[in-house]
Amino acid sequence: MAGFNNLGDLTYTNERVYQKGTVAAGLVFFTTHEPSNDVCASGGTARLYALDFVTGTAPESPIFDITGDGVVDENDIIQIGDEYFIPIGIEIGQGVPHAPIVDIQNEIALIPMSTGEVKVVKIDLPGSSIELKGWREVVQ
Ligand SMILES: [Ca+2]
Repeated sequence: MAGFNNLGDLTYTNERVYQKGTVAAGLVFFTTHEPSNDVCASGGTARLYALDFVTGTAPESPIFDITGDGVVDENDIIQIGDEYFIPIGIEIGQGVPHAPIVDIQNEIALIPMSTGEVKVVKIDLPGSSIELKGWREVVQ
């Protein structure tokens, strides 16, 4: 992963959303594509975002492994000046991304790319997204 998008640098004026989002654990995950400024170049930059499904704001805890250490924790919160921000997105590589598939059990997002590659992004979903509320026995 090449880097991340942070709240202090939302200046991707050519960034576009081509696909529907995916809702999981109270978040909407969606992908964007920013074409290269060089008209002769292919690829462009793909990003994966996660926002609160109800408010459209940043998640309350880190979702993405910004540091690239394989763990999503407080070190994945970014500091700009004296303020701390939960990153809302992460760069996932070159190419046009399809809609993300969110695997809530393994806490990964799978993003098929126009290149044929499938990007796998470690995510940390807030709270327990699956909770057993009860069951009913079926006797035959
Ligand atoms: Ca990390």
